[in-house]
Amino acid sequence: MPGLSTMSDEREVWQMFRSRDEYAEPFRIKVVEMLRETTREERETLIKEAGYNAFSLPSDAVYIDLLSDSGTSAMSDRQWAGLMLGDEAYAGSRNYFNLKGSVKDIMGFDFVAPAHQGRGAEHVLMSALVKEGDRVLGNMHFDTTEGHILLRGAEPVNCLAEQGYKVGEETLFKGDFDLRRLEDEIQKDPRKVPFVLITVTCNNNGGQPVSMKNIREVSKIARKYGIPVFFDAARFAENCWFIKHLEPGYSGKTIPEIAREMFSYGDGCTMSAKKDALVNIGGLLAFRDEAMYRKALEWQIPFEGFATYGGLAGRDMEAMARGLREVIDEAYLEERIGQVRYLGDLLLRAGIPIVRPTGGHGVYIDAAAMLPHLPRKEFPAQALVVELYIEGGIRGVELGGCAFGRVDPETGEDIWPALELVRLAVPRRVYTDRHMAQVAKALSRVKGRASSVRGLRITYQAPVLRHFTAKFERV
Ligand code: P61
Repeated sequence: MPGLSTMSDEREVWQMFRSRDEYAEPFRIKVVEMLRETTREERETLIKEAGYNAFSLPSDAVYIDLLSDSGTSAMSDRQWAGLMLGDEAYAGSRNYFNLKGSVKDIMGFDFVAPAHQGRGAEHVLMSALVKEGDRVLGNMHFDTTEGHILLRGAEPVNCLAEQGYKVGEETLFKGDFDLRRLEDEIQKDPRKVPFVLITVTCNNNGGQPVSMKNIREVSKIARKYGIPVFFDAARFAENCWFIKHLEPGYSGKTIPEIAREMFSYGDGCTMSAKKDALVNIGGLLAFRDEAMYRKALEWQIPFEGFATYGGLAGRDMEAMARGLREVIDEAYLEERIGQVRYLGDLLLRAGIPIVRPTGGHGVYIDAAAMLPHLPRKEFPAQALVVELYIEGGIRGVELGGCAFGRVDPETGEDIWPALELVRLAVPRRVYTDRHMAQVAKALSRVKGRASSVRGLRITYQAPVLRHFTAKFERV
């Protein structure tokens, strides 16, 4: 499939995949959790009490929860069984060695430091390797990553290729770096670049994958200047699935082979295990080089916990060790990516503007296009999150001006990010396609009354990661 980069080509590629009715979930359900439906009046009251911030809602007042795919997976029976095999020794837990074994087999890294979750791992990596005045280059840093870089007094620099910002354009591998930009940024002062970080898949612009070709080139450029390369591996398996199915030369390779090649271009990774390790809590750092690992331990031990547990119980590490092996299963990945794609297709059919192509873990709605009457300072994406909750009890997350914007401390002016999106993140192995259909119906109803949706004004904000706790009122 050489040169697949236009919209029609992309459609052809997707048509090669089996459609949703040609296969079923490769699992059956052993435990169920009942959902509660609320009335519209209840939801109006609840969201107002929550300061129009969906993070402040009690989750049992949410019918379909698409706030995050993080920590929300359904674990398998094997993972639950693994919990009973937790070895809660303070040091040298057998589950740590199992985790190390999974990381070595799947990623090829020898040195593993568990962490309580992704941002714990980021804190350790940034503390060990980033100094004040440094510049950390990436395709597009996630907000917690950016927060940790800023907390070190360093600068996060995004080198995403132009196509990654074009919401409606259906190009493949929209998580790719602009290689020229990357090299230009390095050349400004290579000594100030402690490492390059490749986020797979790229969360901020739609769960978009990074191609193997691009990863290889990024690694080559960084190596030329002696700069290490790290992965933010939160969704590594989903990225591998896209490489297998969309990149020329990879269709005959297995997901484990693709994962090994991908990680071979890096010196280590941070990972929020709450995504592609299919667990409810956990994270890790992995390194190829022992000296770097030792440096990281100097921060891991005081902040996360001893080297062989890093803020986790033995049982948590066992679930991670098992989840890492389950997530690279092709049947699992087909159903996973297929379900997210299915939701995207339903929304497209309803005329909802979404980021295209649909990414790996969620569907991202272009709130600026859906609510064009709302100016940036009235937080259109946040307003859409509020309306979707009121309409159907469905919780999405704002990834726009609130999550990624900030106030310049010197000028007091707002700095807005390029995109104004609402993400509907799909938890792994949790909801059925019929839940997805309910989401599409509720969004269509919001679309029908879009022009009357009111904007929001911020009444409280924290200095970093403000969207978690911000409070709003209606304009
Ligand atoms: C998410 F609204 N993601 O997507 P931790 N790297 C990457 C992530 O996606 C990520 C982390 C590191 C979340 C949770 C979340 O403002 C928010 O295990 C690519 O969450 O610490 C997390 O991993 C951090 C949602 C985080 C947010 C921050 O839903």
